Amino acid sequence: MSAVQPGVFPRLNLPEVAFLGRSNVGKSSLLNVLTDARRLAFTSSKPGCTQAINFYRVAGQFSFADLPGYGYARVGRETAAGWKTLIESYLLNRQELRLSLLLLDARRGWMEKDLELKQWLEYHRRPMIVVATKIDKLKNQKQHHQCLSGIRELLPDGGPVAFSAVTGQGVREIWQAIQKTRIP
Ligand SMILES: Nc1nc2c(ncn2[C@@H]2O[C@H](COP(=O)(O)OP(=O)(O)O)[C@@H](O)[C@H]2O)c(=O)[nH]1
Ligand SMILES: [Mg+2]
Repeated sequence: MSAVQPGVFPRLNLPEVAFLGRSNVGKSSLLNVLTDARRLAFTSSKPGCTQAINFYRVAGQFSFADLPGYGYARVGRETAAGWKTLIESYLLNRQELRLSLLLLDARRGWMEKDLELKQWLEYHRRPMIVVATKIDKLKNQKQHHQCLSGIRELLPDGGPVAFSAVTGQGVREIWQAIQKTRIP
């Protein structure tokens, strides 16, 4: 199911996990790897493709919400404002939302919009896990360490989870966190 307008989200009555992050960071890829069903969510090498929130019922137990990415320079101001309205309406009102996965490209680390979203989630006390994506692209141990510790600096409670859609690294850890959302 897709939602393109604020306020009209499907009622699935399942604990929901939101996939948040910049365009092209790997949200749809993570969703596909987690569900083991490639191409359940549409992935693209062209940033800015997803402009709607796509809801997936997963194993009858969870709902996954693939949110449109932000930070893509070529979308106009109007589209960016529409994005903000849609995301904020979702994050503010979605009762079912139990966990937000905030994805960062491991090589890029925190960018301005990521920090805004992080602060926003913290302010509204929305549980969040930060996922460092495309970890397979890090060349060696040194780069690995540098990138992850840079991200960790802003996460006093630990993390991020290092993830690769190519190797599957991090899948178990993320699933464990998702499983916990079933406990009320
Ligand atoms: N090497 C590598 N590429 C990835 C990974 N995750 C996503 N990609 C690629 O990055 C691009 C954007 O991925 P997508 O999931 O569509 O990003 P989204 O816009 O956040 O949904 C696609 O070309 C993916 O194949 C990863 O873990 N490793
Ligand atoms: Mg996507």
